[in-house]
Amino acid sequence: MSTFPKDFLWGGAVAAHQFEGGWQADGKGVSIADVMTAGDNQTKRRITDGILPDENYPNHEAIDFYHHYKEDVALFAELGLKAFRTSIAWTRIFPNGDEDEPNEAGLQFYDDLFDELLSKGIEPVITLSHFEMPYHLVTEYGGWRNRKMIDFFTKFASVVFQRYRNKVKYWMTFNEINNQSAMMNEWSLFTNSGIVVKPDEDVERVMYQASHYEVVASALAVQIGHDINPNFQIGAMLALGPAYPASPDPKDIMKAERAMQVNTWYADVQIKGRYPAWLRQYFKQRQFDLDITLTDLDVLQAGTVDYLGFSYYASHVVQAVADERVDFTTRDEKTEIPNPTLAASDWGWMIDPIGLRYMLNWLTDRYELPLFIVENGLGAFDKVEDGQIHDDYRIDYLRQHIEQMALAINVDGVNLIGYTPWGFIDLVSAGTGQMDKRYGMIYVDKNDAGEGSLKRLKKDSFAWFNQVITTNGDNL
Ligand code: P53
Repeated sequence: MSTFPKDFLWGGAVAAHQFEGGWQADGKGVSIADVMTAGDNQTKRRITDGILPDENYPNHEAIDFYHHYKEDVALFAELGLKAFRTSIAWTRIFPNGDEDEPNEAGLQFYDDLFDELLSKGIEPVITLSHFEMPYHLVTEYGGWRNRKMIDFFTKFASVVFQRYRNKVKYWMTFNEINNQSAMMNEWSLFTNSGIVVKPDEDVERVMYQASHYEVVASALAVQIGHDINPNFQIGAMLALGPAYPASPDPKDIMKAERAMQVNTWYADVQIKGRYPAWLRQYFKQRQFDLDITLTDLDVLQAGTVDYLGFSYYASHVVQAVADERVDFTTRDEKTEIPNPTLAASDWGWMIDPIGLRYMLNWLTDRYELPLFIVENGLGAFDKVEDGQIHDDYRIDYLRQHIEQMALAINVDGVNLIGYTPWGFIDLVSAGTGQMDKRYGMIYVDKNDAGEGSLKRLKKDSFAWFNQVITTNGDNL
């Protein structure tokens, strides 16, 4: 008997803005990803005031999947994928976000894509909002600072739920909705919520208000989706990794617990339908005076999700510091320290396969819901030699994580429904805007400067992952 359930969703994951390109094709509007420049390991991506000449915007062309989708889907089928996670670019459907009528050409593109996938037996898994809201909603409405966003988002959700009700079963509302809990990271507030931080404002209050509107919008979308098709499986999606205490000192243990609470409260609300006690207390103590209505609280209760999707890349170590202001944070430069027991990727992300099993256990105990690992992988530099890419480091990373998934299922009784490794076809990094931070089993010939033929090549990990899928995880 196989460890993995017989209908386990082996797949691959991407997001529209990081791989589609075609940023102005067929009426698409400008998204927040279209105004972000390229960076690298040392250089932060910049958010520009609209599209400026002479800047490099890597998402504009990305890997041009928009114009290659048929050949690419054929390659995904050859890889053996049973599931394919992507997002719907909101700006293809509502270019500005506040129109009355959707853009038919944008809707048609996803009809064609889903038909192509389904004809090859590949199940689409769709994120509604993955760091790509219409930029117009930022300039006109202030992004998710504004309650009106709930209407714009639920309208977008209704239109696509209705249109694809017979083609898509697995949905997620907001990608990594919890990234912004590290609110000192301005990039996360922009990518999650379209918020440009103003000097002298209380960023923490702004973050909690925007997050509240998003969990309400998510809960409304869950109800709308279930009304349209009761078979829809609609999930939350968080970035998750354990926060380990730096030492057995109870102060560090408490700090690690707090870091986990701050990082996961979105799942508490989306799964249990209510705010956790510590956070209700925190809102009162800080006197944020948030716009949270009684109706909102009913909506949260009525719109709980069917499963928890999450990304897993790394774990973190945190220590207590004698500074009250950092008590209620996830981690930051003051509290996070390196883990001497683990190796790191070239981008400094701690590689921790056992941490994935730990997380699967922790989430099962806390939520008792089906779990879906919708992102995992190693960002690395690849070398092409005679048309081949020998990425044994990537195979090792994925194998070790799959081994821990098998233990979590077999030994720990975790209900894991699928695994879609991130960026299984090379794409633009969200964090750095680079092409050369590669996660793929399929290589795409394009570099950080934007040069290359866009030709697709199979890496060694391609044949390896194909064998994993065809043996349902028995042959790693
Ligand atoms: P990149 C960290 C930083 C930025 C985005 O990240 C992240 C994370 C991980 O928690 O989120 C996801 O491209 C995200 C993807 C992204 C992927 O991680 O910076 O959902 O859009 O590409 C990998 O290496």
